[in-house]
Amino acid sequence: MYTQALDLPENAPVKAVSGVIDDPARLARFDKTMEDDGRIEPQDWMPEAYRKTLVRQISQHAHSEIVGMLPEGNWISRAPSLKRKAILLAKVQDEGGHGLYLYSAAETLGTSRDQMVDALHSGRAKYSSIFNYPTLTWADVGVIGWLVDGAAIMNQIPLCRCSYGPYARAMIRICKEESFHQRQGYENLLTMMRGTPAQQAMVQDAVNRWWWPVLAMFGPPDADSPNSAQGIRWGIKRISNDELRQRFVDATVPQAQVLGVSLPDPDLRWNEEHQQHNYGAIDWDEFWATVNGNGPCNKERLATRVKAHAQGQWVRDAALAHAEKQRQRAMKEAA
Ligand code: FAQ
Repeated sequence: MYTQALDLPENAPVKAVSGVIDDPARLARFDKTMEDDGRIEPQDWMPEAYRKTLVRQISQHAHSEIVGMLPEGNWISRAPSLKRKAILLAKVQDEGGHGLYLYSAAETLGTSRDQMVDALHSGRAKYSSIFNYPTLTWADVGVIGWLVDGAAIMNQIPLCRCSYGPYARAMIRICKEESFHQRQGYENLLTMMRGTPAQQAMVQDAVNRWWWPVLAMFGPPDADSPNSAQGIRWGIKRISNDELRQRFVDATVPQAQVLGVSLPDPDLRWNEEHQQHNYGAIDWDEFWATVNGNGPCNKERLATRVKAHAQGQWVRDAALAHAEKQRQRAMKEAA
């Protein structure tokens, strides 16, 4: 959908639309667009560093959506009712769709899907730390909807105003769907909290396990975030990691009260002076270990993706063969 803005000749190798780095006039025009809070589109000139930053962030985001299908996907065959199964199937498919919009948005920057997928499968590319945690019970599915999708919305609403057009437009639809995901997770948990003591305990246990990894999901503290300052100057990021984390905590505390669960942080309390919640220390060693491939499920997640990709090769081959056959037929008819 977004690649139509790219005017590449057929079979041309995918490459940067413009590789010119030091062109003062074009750079001045780009800077003015940034200053005016304007939009950059695929056919516009952009500095290579801006392009690289976008490819990095959008492809990591796409990988997160695709790997993010796995923890909940594990529960599709074990959902407790037909209704819950249908909802979960639709949600997991939505996440796959988000990955596809985002890969398409990244492709407009001159990077092919194959390159991005290869970077993921070879372990060179990152994806969100949160998807390296296990889903041990059905309550985990509800908690992912409530907290993980909730955190994703908090982080992604500002991306709807990102300076790069294709990413911003993809995010509008993604955020609408994530909002529904968050609601279904919360409703699932509300139902369990109205159930038996065993179900209530299952919800509390899942909240205890997911709370801290979800807070870490917003990324390192601002002082340790090497990409933030430039990302904000370029209008890619609009709000800092710490500010988004704080907004998430403030929004989630009352939701936990309505649900009837506690959040596993003895330091969590309202700060009257700052009109926000104080919260305890995040374990950044655990976060970096997970980001660097040593979290609880990193190896399993990557192996599952690589296997699924290999097993889908025949589908890609068949689609290409079909497209080629259609092209030949169209040429014959036109002749
Ligand atoms: N996990 O300098 P910063 C979802 C890396 S989608 C892994 O602060 P930046 C939907 C970061 O890449 C969730 N790595 O970086 C869903 C950088 O490394 P690099 C994904 C992380 O880019 C729900 C280094 O640390 N969302 O949940 C993480 O300015 C339910 C330094 O960090 C997005 O991708 C992390 N959590 O800010 C699906 C949103 N945090 O690249 C299924 C778009 C940081 O230099 C089920 N992305 N790192 O090697 C963003 O907003 C930003 O890229 C941040 C990071 C905020 C993630």
